[in-house]
Amino acid sequence: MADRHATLSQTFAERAKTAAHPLTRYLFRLMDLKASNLCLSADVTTARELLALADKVGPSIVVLKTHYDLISGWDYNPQTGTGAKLAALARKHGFLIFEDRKFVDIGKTVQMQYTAGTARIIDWAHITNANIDAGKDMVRAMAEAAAKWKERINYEVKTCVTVGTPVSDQFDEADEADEQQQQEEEEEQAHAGGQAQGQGQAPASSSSAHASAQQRDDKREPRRLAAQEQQSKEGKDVDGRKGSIVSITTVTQSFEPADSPRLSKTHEQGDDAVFPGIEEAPADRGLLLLAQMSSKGCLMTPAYTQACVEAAREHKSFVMGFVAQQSLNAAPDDNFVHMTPGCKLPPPGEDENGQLEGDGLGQQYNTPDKLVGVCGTDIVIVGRGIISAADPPSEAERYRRKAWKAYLARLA
Ligand code: 6AU
Repeated sequence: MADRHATLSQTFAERAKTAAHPLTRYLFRLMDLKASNLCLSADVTTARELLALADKVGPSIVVLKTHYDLISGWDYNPQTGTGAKLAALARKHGFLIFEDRKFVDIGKTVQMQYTAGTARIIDWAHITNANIDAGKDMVRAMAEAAAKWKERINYEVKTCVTVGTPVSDQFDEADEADEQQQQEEEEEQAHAGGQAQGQGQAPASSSSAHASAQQRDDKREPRRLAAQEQQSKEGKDVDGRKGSIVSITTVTQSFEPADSPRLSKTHEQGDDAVFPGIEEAPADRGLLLLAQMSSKGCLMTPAYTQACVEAAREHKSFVMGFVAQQSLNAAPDDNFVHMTPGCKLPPPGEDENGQLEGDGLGQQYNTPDKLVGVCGTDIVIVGRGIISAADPPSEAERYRRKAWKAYLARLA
């Protein structure tokens, strides 16, 4: 931190007004509202533990960080699975979900890893991160995938709200059969429409076959999201019946923004709860660039870190900021958010300025005071410091208080 950047003296509420990314603006407001700059790294091994921990610690945090690939029993069902349940807890307690996936590959591959596959990370994680060793084009590829995804969910959610098309809740299990059946129905429909026209009657939709083909190309995901929205609207379960091709076809003609940013929603009682004092998170997705690491002997060079800063400036509408060991805001209008792992407090009562031991596997630790006050980070990421405590919720509160105090001191 050579020069003291203006953001180090600004409140999160002030920074919320000028941050380039909508999710960063939301996050800064959330931090201000909850008086928290704490991220829990929920590195537990089962989905059950993850959800229980998120529910207990949720009140103290603004970000919940996951490594979905170390969780056994992760339920991939988009409506009732682990991602959807986490999303409900995020709404209830007011935190964002950060999947610590550390993407690194060629652009096309990361696009697919981010938006498809079993986990469909983009559906439930507000934030993810990337190591840009593969080059800056990877960031552009992810940004494009996120923009496409947002366009698609807006489009499809509106479709359902407007028409109320019944759809199957078994998309994943029956994907292939589903497509096949839909194609047959469409053919039948086109045939019937042709007959109706032949008899001088108006067809159900003038461009039914064409639009239905488009619908098929959009794959199953948008219809699944539409089904969730439909359930919330009607307050009933989807019954698994096939949707009417006529109604689907009719509404795919128009594009309008979705009314609600809500993407995944479970049906259990209480899942509708929304944290008071702030609206739901916007339907935007954000990226953090892994610019520096906490581990001993890390090979990331200053040139690599600088490339991260440049990539962030080039993609401000997608890159929220950095996972780094210090603030990287340097240009006058930089207002990126910084999250820093490798954070621990000594046990209560012990000297907070003493040397903190690493984990013996390369991880190095600093206190919230040092990371926020001296290094200038915004959010501290704490894993084992909280999870391994006898009482994780009260330990999370201790970290929240310390990190917030360090932020207030930084402002002074
Ligand atoms: O507090 P800990 O040491 O139990 O956990 C730290 C968490 C782990 C790491 O995978 C992650 O933070 N992490 C990261 C991230 C967030 O990308 C970068 C880094 O440099 N160091 C680090 O520990 O889940």
